[in-house]
Amino acid sequence: MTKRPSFPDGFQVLPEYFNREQQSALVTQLRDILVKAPLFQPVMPKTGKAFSVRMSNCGPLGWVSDIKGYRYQPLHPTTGEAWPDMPNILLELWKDVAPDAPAPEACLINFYQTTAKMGLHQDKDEDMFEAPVISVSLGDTATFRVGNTTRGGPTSSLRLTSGDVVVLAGESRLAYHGIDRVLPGTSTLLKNGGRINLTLRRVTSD
Ligand SMILES: O=C(O)CCC(=O)C(=O)O
Ligand SMILES: [Mn+2]
Repeated sequence: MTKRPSFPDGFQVLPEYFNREQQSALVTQLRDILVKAPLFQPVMPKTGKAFSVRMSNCGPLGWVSDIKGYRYQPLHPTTGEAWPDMPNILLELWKDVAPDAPAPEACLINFYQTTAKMGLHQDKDEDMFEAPVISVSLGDTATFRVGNTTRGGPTSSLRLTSGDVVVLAGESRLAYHGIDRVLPGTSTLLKNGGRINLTLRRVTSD
């Protein structure tokens, strides 16, 4: 576990929390999930501009973004089916890192092809911010940028490699963060390259 002074309070990286075998097992489970809940193309509210990542979800709620806005919903936007269950290994991760927080309700699956990125943003569509946001990186290495809770404030960046876990807890729960770029060819985990990020969140306050 590393905590660097230039990062916001409560921000943690757990390097290679998942070993290669666990990462492969997780990818196998994700392939199953993505058959039932295919990746969809989110667009920005109002402008309709496509995100460069494609997404899906597992767990009781899923995060979606379309012309009407950002929100959590229990059904996949194109199949109309409930999201598949969250793999146990992710529920165990949550219990290990956040034993006192209520269970996660949403696991967003972001798929980054090599040119995809994610602009600086806060995760704030949830009804409660006491529980942390916990995320897992799989596949190609990415440059992650994190600042504080002020838009336009100072930021630092670090590389996330396959199996790494990021925790946004405490002050850092509402820190601005994003992905500057994915570094192609840096992992052999995913047959066709690219990066998967799994972001676990508690959504409701009860
Ligand atoms: O890909 C990542 O590591 C970050 C994803 C993220 O911040 C999000 O989906 O809200
Ligand atoms: Mn985020």
